[in-house]
Amino acid sequence: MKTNREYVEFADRFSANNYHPLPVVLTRGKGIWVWDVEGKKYLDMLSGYSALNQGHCHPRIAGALKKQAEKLTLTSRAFHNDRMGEFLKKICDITGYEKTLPMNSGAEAVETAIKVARKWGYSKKRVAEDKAEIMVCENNFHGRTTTIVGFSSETQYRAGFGPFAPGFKMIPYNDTEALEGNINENTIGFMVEPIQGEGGVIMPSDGYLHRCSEICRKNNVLLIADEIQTGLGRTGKLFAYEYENIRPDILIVGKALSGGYYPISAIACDNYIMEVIKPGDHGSTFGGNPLASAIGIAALEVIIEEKLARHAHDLGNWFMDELRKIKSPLILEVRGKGLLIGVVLKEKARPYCERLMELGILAKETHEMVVRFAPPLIIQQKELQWALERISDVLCA
Ligand code: IF1
Repeated sequence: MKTNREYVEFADRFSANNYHPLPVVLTRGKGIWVWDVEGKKYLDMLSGYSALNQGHCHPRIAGALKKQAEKLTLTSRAFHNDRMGEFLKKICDITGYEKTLPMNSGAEAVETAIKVARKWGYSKKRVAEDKAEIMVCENNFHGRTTTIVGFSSETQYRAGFGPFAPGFKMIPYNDTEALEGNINENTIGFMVEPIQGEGGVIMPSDGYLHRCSEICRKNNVLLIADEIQTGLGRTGKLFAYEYENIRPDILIVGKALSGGYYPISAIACDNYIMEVIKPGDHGSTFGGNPLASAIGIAALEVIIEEKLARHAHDLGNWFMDELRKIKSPLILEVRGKGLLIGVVLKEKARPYCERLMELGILAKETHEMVVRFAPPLIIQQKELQWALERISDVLCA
């Protein structure tokens, strides 16, 4: 096979039809660049949905993977291994929480947060058995399990997958009165994304999360921050919640926790919550394995030592200013934080993403009208300047 089309037709013979990708078949990645099977080079402005904050095939993470892969990859949690402790300490050091529970996919970490919060609700808040309620927001995206899509407001994510788990109450995003007004004696948690990525890079008002934190504290409700996409430098802080000077009770991380090498996720919280989990309560085959731990240690070291959060903050502000200078009747709004940016168009964004692809930029539409720009955080200004010229050409054509 030689052409993109041949690869697509081949894979389609065997694959479930569960995505509608751009017609490009990638075969190599390095830093911010990827190449397709026909040798064409692209600037990756999706970063694996923010799992590649460190860029493609970061040598330091690759090295850690290779070294560990030839030594010990999986022990299961039936036995200890010599890498997990170091990895979990690094998560605790970086997040400032006392305890962490390592999992694999982001959705698994979200499910873990739900289980830990519920068990805390029953054993510490004394909520009546099986009555625990968690508040969630409209337009949320927390993953694709049946429990999680059960509290999605997106019809397509739910259609045909019921019945759904009870115990979730949906309120509007960015509405603290709705939060305060819907809390009852069974409410044990409020799960929220600091910025709704899939929702279309929707930013709440300044002070929203701070007010939510006060309401949760006053009502003994756990504030659960899903930073799977916004975390680990993406929005210009190590965690997006830092902009609001709050400290969630449970933090959920994933994606860039592995630098795009391997599904690694975790929740972090203090011991007064985590201590409700007893041996045998929860786990997974691969959670906390030595290979994931080696990769996770290196992935976190890269984010900290290369100061990717500060870089994303400064460059993201510059990039958004430049995007706002583009004189295009198509652009309704440029919004975002750090290098999680959405350009809201007056028309469906997909055709413009296809044109950007022709000019060597890979970006993905979200919620129909928004082009999401989320390049690896290692990108340099001159490379974004290169992208700006092409983005302007496409949006001003
Ligand atoms: C897809 C979206 C992004 C997430 C947040 C949990 C998860 C995700 C805030 C679950 C995952 C991915 C999933 C992927 C596309 C992508 C996505 F469009 F679906 F919503 F990034 F915006 N919390 N997001 O963003 O983590 O289980 O996938 O590891 O499902 O198509 P996961």
